[in-house]
Amino acid sequence: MKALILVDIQNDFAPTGALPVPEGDQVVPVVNNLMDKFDLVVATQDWHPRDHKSFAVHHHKNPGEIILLNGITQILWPVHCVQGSKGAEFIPGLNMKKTARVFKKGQDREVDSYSGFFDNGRKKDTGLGDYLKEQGVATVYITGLALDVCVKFTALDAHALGFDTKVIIDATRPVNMNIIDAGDGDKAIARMQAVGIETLMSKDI
Ligand code: VGL
Ligand code: ZN
Repeated sequence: MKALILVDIQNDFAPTGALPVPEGDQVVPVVNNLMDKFDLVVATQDWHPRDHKSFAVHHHKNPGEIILLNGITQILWPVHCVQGSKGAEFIPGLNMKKTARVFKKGQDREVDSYSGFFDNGRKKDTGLGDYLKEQGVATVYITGLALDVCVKFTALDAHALGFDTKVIIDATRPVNMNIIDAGDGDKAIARMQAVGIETLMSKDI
């Protein structure tokens, strides 16, 4: 059984959003066209409290600067995906009718959560891994935003959890902030491929 995972396809990651991903909205038609080819579709949603400590403004710093947050290196971001805000909603036009479950992440103000499976401290679990296993999923195809942040960490965790993991490159876009591990799209692809994650294009599915 194979599942399609939609990572953070939210207004704040569209080009006009608070944390703009260039061409981020262009993944929408690509993923909509893929949904029928999968047994199961699930989504993740970045869902931060307003006072989330990944927000640069709370540290009187600029987005892109780096701090240590509870012992974990934290890139500071613009305020984005605040719970209940328009920016946190899925991009209009994304077909959510086929999405069986939405897994929210980033709710704990003290720790960021790039992966759809675990927070960055690997303390809490969103339930996504157990859900996929309960549904009998063996293979996951990962799409969404941003390739070099949440898509990459979701893919690395899916692989570590034992799922046969594939990333559909043209159904993702990188934010390309070019800082430490946020890296850029090409570095993210190389890192995923290095552990055995397959990268492919939507036309090959
Ligand atoms: C993301 C930065 C901060 C993402 C989420 O979805 O890639 N990036 N929060
Ligand atoms: Zn976030």
